[in-house]
Amino acid sequence: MASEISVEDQVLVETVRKNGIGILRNLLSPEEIKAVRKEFDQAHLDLGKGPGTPGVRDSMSGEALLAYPNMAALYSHPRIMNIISTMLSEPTPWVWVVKTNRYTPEHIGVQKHTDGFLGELAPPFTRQAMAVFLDDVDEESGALTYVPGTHLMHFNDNPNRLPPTQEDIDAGDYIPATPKAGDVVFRVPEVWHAVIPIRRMRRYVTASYSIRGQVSETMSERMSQAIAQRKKIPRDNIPERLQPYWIWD
Ligand SMILES: O=C(O)CCC(=O)C(=O)O
Repeated sequence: MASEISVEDQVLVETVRKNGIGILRNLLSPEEIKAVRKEFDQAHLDLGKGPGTPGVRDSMSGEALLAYPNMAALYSHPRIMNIISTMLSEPTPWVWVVKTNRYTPEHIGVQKHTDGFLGELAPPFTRQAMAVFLDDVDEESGALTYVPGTHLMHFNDNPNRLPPTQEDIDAGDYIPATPKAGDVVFRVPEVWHAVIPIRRMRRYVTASYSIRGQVSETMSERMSQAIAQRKKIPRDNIPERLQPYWIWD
Protein backbone atom coordinates (compact mmCIF):
# COMPACT_ATOMS: atom_id res chain seq x y z
CA MET A 1 0.00 0.00 0.00
CA ALA A 2 2.90 2.35 0.71
CA SER A 3 4.02 4.78 -1.95
CA GLU A 4 7.20 6.84 -2.30
CA ILE A 5 7.75 8.94 0.85
CA SER A 6 8.68 12.64 0.56
CA VAL A 7 11.95 13.96 1.94
CA GLU A 8 10.00 15.96 4.56
CA ASP A 9 8.13 12.89 5.76
CA GLN A 10 11.32 10.78 5.77
CA VAL A 11 12.90 13.38 8.08
CA LEU A 12 9.83 13.11 10.33
CA VAL A 13 10.13 9.31 10.38
CA GLU A 14 13.76 9.61 11.45
CA THR A 15 12.76 12.01 14.25
CA VAL A 16 10.05 9.63 15.48
CA ARG A 17 12.46 6.67 15.36
CA LYS A 18 15.06 8.60 17.39
CA ASN A 19 12.88 10.53 19.87
CA GLY A 20 9.69 8.43 19.97
CA ILE A 21 7.53 11.43 19.03
CA GLY A 22 7.30 13.71 16.00
CA ILE A 23 4.69 16.16 14.72
CA LEU A 24 3.41 16.56 11.17
CA ARG A 25 2.22 20.17 11.05
CA ASN A 26 -0.94 21.47 9.35
CA LEU A 27 -2.15 18.25 7.78
CA LEU A 28 -5.73 19.55 7.96
CA SER A 29 -6.92 22.91 6.62
CA PRO A 30 -9.17 25.11 8.83
CA GLU A 31 -12.22 23.88 6.82
CA GLU A 32 -11.22 20.25 7.31
CA ILE A 33 -10.70 20.79 11.05
CA LYS A 34 -14.17 22.30 11.26
CA ALA A 35 -15.73 19.33 9.43
CA VAL A 36 -14.01 16.77 11.67
CA ARG A 37 -14.87 18.69 14.86
CA LYS A 38 -18.53 18.77 13.84
CA GLU A 39 -18.63 14.98 13.40
CA PHE A 40 -16.53 14.43 16.53
CA ASP A 41 -18.99 16.41 18.68
CA GLN A 42 -21.99 14.76 17.01
CA ALA A 43 -20.52 11.28 17.60
CA HIS A 44 -20.19 12.06 21.30
CA LEU A 45 -23.86 13.04 21.47
CA ASP A 46 -25.00 10.06 19.35
CA LEU A 47 -22.94 7.55 21.32
CA GLY A 48 -24.07 8.75 24.72
CA LYS A 49 -21.07 10.78 25.87
CA GLY A 50 -22.92 14.10 26.01
CA PRO A 51 -21.37 17.55 25.61
CA GLY A 52 -18.52 16.89 28.07
CA THR A 53 -18.20 17.03 31.84
CA PRO A 54 -15.40 19.10 33.46
CA GLY A 55 -12.58 16.87 34.64
CA VAL A 56 -13.62 13.88 32.50
CA ARG A 57 -11.71 12.17 29.69
CA ASP A 58 -14.16 10.62 27.22
CA SER A 59 -12.79 7.92 24.94
CA MET A 60 -14.72 6.20 22.19
CA SER A 61 -13.43 3.34 20.08
CA GLY A 62 -14.47 0.75 17.54
CA GLU A 63 -16.39 0.58 14.31
CA ALA A 64 -19.19 2.94 15.46
CA LEU A 65 -16.74 5.76 14.70
CA LEU A 66 -16.51 4.69 11.08
CA ALA A 67 -20.03 6.02 10.40
CA TYR A 68 -18.60 9.56 10.48
CA PRO A 69 -16.88 9.98 7.11
CA ASN A 70 -14.56 12.92 7.77
CA MET A 71 -13.37 11.38 11.02
CA ALA A 72 -13.11 7.85 9.62
CA ALA A 73 -11.06 9.08 6.66
CA LEU A 74 -8.26 10.02 9.05
CA TYR A 75 -7.70 6.37 10.05
CA SER A 76 -6.56 5.57 6.50
CA HIS A 77 -5.34 9.01 5.40
CA PRO A 78 -2.78 8.29 2.64
CA ARG A 79 -0.07 10.55 4.02
CA ILE A 80 -0.53 9.31 7.59
CA MET A 81 -0.51 5.71 6.38
CA ASN A 82 2.63 6.24 4.37
CA ILE A 83 4.42 7.54 7.47
CA ILE A 84 3.07 4.69 9.63
CA SER A 85 4.05 2.15 7.00
CA THR A 86 7.59 3.54 6.79
CA MET A 87 7.90 3.66 10.59
CA LEU A 88 6.89 0.01 10.87
CA SER A 89 8.63 -1.22 7.68
CA GLU A 90 5.26 -2.83 7.00
CA PRO A 91 3.61 -2.37 3.57
CA THR A 92 0.06 -2.71 4.96
CA PRO A 93 0.02 -1.98 8.71
CA TRP A 94 -2.85 -3.50 10.69
CA VAL A 95 -5.06 -0.98 12.50
CA TRP A 96 -5.46 -2.32 16.00
CA VAL A 97 -7.52 0.44 17.58
CA VAL A 98 -9.51 3.36 16.17
CA LYS A 99 -10.37 5.82 18.85
CA THR A 100 -11.20 9.39 19.93
CA ASN A 101 -10.25 11.24 23.08
CA ARG A 102 -11.86 14.32 24.57
CA TYR A 103 -10.70 15.98 27.78
CA THR A 104 -13.12 18.57 29.14
CA PRO A 105 -11.40 21.25 31.29
CA GLU A 106 -10.40 21.65 33.99
CA HIS A 107 -8.74 18.24 33.76
CA ILE A 108 -5.74 17.08 35.77
CA GLY A 109 -3.96 15.56 32.75
CA VAL A 110 -2.34 12.14 32.50
CA GLN A 111 0.32 10.60 34.74
CA LYS A 112 3.73 9.54 33.45
CA HIS A 113 3.54 6.15 31.76
CA THR A 114 4.45 3.98 28.79
CA ASP A 115 1.97 2.27 26.49
CA GLY A 116 4.45 -0.59 26.34
CA PHE A 117 3.65 -3.56 28.58
CA LEU A 118 5.48 -3.24 31.89
CA GLY A 119 7.77 -6.18 32.63
CA GLU A 120 8.06 -7.14 28.97
CA LEU A 121 10.43 -6.15 26.16
CA ALA A 122 9.15 -6.02 22.58
CA PRO A 123 10.75 -6.40 19.17
CA PRO A 124 11.73 -2.91 17.90
CA PHE A 125 9.13 -0.76 16.14
CA THR A 126 6.20 -3.18 15.96
CA ARG A 127 3.53 -0.65 17.01
CA GLN A 128 2.85 2.95 16.05
CA ALA A 129 0.24 5.49 17.16
CA MET A 130 -1.02 8.63 15.48
CA ALA A 131 -3.25 11.41 16.82
CA VAL A 132 -4.87 14.15 14.74
CA PHE A 133 -5.39 17.09 17.06
CA LEU A 134 -8.58 19.15 16.81
CA ASP A 135 -7.57 21.76 19.41
CA ASP A 136 -4.36 23.65 20.17
CA VAL A 137 -2.32 22.63 23.19
CA ASP A 138 0.54 24.59 24.69
CA GLU A 139 2.80 24.66 27.71
CA GLU A 140 0.00 26.18 29.81
CA SER A 141 -2.68 23.66 28.77
CA GLY A 142 -2.54 20.05 27.69
CA ALA A 143 1.02 19.77 26.35
CA LEU A 144 2.04 16.16 25.74
CA THR A 145 5.28 15.65 27.60
CA TYR A 146 7.75 12.85 26.89
CA VAL A 147 11.28 11.61 27.46
CA PRO A 148 13.02 11.42 24.08
CA GLY A 149 14.51 8.04 23.20
CA THR A 150 12.93 6.04 26.04
CA HIS A 151 10.98 3.80 23.63
CA LEU A 152 14.33 2.22 22.73
CA MET A 153 14.66 0.95 26.33
CA HIS A 154 11.58 -1.26 25.77
CA PHE A 155 13.04 -3.09 22.79
CA ASN A 156 14.52 -6.59 22.99
CA ASP A 157 17.46 -5.93 20.68
CA ASN A 158 19.98 -5.94 23.55
CA PRO A 159 20.29 -9.26 25.45
CA ASN A 160 21.41 -7.43 28.63
CA ARG A 161 18.41 -5.11 28.78
CA LEU A 162 15.87 -5.24 31.61
CA PRO A 163 12.38 -3.77 31.12
CA PRO A 164 12.05 -0.25 32.60
CA THR A 165 9.97 0.02 35.76
CA GLN A 166 7.35 2.59 36.75
CA GLU A 167 9.97 4.09 39.10
CA ASP A 168 12.28 4.63 36.09
CA ILE A 169 9.41 6.21 34.17
CA ASP A 170 8.54 8.56 37.04
CA ALA A 171 12.15 9.73 37.25
CA GLY A 172 12.46 10.68 33.55
CA ASP A 173 13.33 14.14 32.24
CA TYR A 174 10.14 15.16 30.38
CA ILE A 175 9.95 17.79 27.64
CA PRO A 176 6.77 19.24 26.07
CA ALA A 177 5.31 18.63 22.61
CA THR A 178 2.69 21.22 21.62
CA PRO A 179 0.57 20.11 18.66
CA LYS A 180 -1.96 22.59 17.24
CA ALA A 181 -5.34 21.84 15.66
CA GLY A 182 -4.78 20.08 12.33
CA ASP A 183 -1.37 18.66 13.32
CA VAL A 184 -0.67 14.93 13.64
CA VAL A 185 1.38 13.51 16.50
CA PHE A 186 3.20 10.28 15.66
CA ARG A 187 4.14 8.44 18.84
CA VAL A 188 5.98 5.18 19.35
CA PRO A 189 3.70 3.70 22.04
CA GLU A 190 6.58 2.67 24.29
CA VAL A 191 8.00 6.20 24.73
CA TRP A 192 7.45 7.54 28.26
CA HIS A 193 4.79 10.24 28.16
CA ALA A 194 2.28 12.27 30.17
CA VAL A 195 -0.12 15.19 29.73
CA ILE A 196 0.06 18.40 31.77
CA PRO A 197 -3.16 19.84 33.31
CA ILE A 198 -5.78 20.81 30.74
CA ARG A 199 -7.41 24.23 30.89
CA ARG A 200 -9.09 24.27 27.44
CA MET A 201 -11.01 21.59 25.54
CA ARG A 202 -8.58 19.00 24.15
CA ARG A 203 -9.90 16.70 21.39
CA TYR A 204 -8.16 14.36 19.01
CA VAL A 205 -8.78 11.43 16.69
CA THR A 206 -6.29 8.64 17.21
CA ALA A 207 -5.38 5.16 16.05
CA SER A 208 -2.83 2.52 16.86
CA TYR A 209 -1.27 0.28 14.21
CA SER A 210 0.93 -2.79 14.29
CA ILE A 211 3.07 -4.89 12.03
CA ARG A 212 1.80 -8.25 10.77
CA GLY A 213 4.94 -10.09 11.89
CA GLN A 214 6.43 -10.99 15.27
CA VAL A 215 5.20 -8.80 18.15
CA SER A 216 5.57 -9.14 21.93
CA GLU A 217 3.71 -11.90 23.75
CA THR A 218 1.18 -9.57 25.35
CA MET A 219 0.59 -7.69 22.11
CA SER A 220 0.08 -10.96 20.30
CA GLU A 221 -2.65 -11.97 22.79
CA ARG A 222 -4.36 -8.57 22.49
CA MET A 223 -4.24 -8.77 18.71
CA SER A 224 -5.74 -12.27 18.65
CA GLN A 225 -8.68 -11.05 20.72
CA ALA A 226 -9.22 -8.04 18.46
CA ILE A 227 -8.97 -10.15 15.29
CA ALA A 228 -11.58 -12.60 16.62
CA GLN A 229 -13.94 -9.73 17.51
CA ARG A 230 -13.45 -8.06 14.17
CA LYS A 231 -14.40 -11.18 12.24
CA LYS A 232 -17.97 -10.63 13.50
CA ILE A 233 -18.20 -7.22 11.81
CA PRO A 234 -19.52 -7.21 8.22
CA ARG A 235 -16.86 -5.97 5.80
CA ASP A 236 -19.42 -3.59 4.23
CA ASN A 237 -19.44 -1.57 7.48
CA ILE A 238 -15.80 -0.65 6.92
CA PRO A 239 -14.91 2.23 4.57
CA GLU A 240 -13.26 0.83 1.46
CA ARG A 241 -9.97 2.65 1.89
CA LEU A 242 -9.65 1.38 5.47
CA GLN A 243 -10.39 -2.26 4.65
CA PRO A 244 -6.84 -3.38 3.77
CA TYR A 245 -5.63 -2.08 7.16
CA TRP A 246 -8.64 -3.41 9.07
CA ILE A 247 -8.70 -6.96 7.77
CA TRP A 248 -6.20 -9.49 9.04
CA ASP A 249 -6.33 -12.17 6.34
O1 LIG B 1 -3.87 12.54 25.50
C1 LIG B 1 -2.73 12.35 25.11
O2 LIG B 1 -2.15 13.14 24.36
C2 LIG B 1 -1.99 11.11 25.51
C3 LIG B 1 -2.86 10.16 26.24
C4 LIG B 1 -2.06 9.01 26.72
O3 LIG B 1 -1.15 9.17 27.44
C5 LIG B 1 -2.36 7.68 26.26
O4 LIG B 1 -3.42 7.48 25.63
O5 LIG B 1 -1.55 6.78 26.49
